[in-house]
Amino acid sequence: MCAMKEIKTLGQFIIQNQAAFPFAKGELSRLLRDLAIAAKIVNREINKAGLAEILGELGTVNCHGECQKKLDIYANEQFIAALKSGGECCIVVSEENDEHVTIDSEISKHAKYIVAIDPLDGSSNIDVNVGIGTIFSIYRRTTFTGTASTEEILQMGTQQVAAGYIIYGSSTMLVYTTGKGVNGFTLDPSLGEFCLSHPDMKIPESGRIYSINEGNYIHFPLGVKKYIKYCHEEDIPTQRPYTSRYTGCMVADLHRNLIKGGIFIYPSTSAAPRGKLRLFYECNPMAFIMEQAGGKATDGVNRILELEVYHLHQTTPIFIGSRAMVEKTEEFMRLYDSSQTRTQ
Ligand code: P6P
Repeated sequence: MCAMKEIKTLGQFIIQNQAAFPFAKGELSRLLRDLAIAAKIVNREINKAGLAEILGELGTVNCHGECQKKLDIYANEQFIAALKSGGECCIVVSEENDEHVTIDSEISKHAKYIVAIDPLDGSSNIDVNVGIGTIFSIYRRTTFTGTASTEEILQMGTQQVAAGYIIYGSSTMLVYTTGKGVNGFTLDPSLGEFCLSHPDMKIPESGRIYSINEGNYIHFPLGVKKYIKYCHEEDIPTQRPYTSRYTGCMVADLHRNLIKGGIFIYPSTSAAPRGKLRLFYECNPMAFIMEQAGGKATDGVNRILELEVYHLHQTTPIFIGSRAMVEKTEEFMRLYDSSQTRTQ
């Protein structure tokens, strides 16, 4: 009879650790609980996407001109609704909304937190049953007079008080940090609870996986092209050639690389000189998590978390994952693309 493994739910873990968190008055704990509730609701719909009338496109586009899937909108509505009813969040910035959403309900008027969210990352994978995710980032208001100003919303990545993602894959996991390490929780459908399954997650210092859309190769900066060729070369001491793994979902690729070691790159291209991925609700939260797990995240030159945020939907190139691998790309970018500076 195997020993019963102690079950620690997300709620128990948050309460046990909230004392270690500054401003520990329970608001952040309740905010994380609200996000977990929405994640369970979204997960339920994703798991029956093939059966319910929730597959496919709406025929609308978001503010980035990207086709919106029914589940994109459903997930966005569920996360915003959960944050509204929880009362701990005053502003939501979402990939699916052009402007920030002000939550001015009676219970939220003294709310201290701002949440940035990509409600359904990698949604092009929905109809083909490949991994998708949700990314969230939490900031604390800096003033408490009236509604939050744009300056109060556009805080630098280093100001995040928490960040996390949900991956809807072979199992559904919630992975998050509050700046005291990274912990992963797997949804147990029989309990309806996220249970601690990956305590104190650390990304290997190096790895053999590189994740990049090589279909854009001709548009990449020379330093990225040189790094890709480096990954292809045979070299036993550095265990090359590496293995290419790319799902089209940042959350799925980063989750795999967090566990196995590896690097994910979405660089600038001639078509998108500032990259494609959004700084505020994709790159900053994932960079916070990766750094807390011992990894690194840059735009090829500069630390992602220290990039100035000047627009809700601003994009940035991103090189993120195992520290040694990110540092190798920095060498190639210095050698071949010294033109890439902070203004990118
Ligand atoms: P491409 C999904 O649309 C996303 O924002 C990330 O999750 C993913 O890594 C990337 O874009 C995929 O972009 O251009 O390779 O299809």
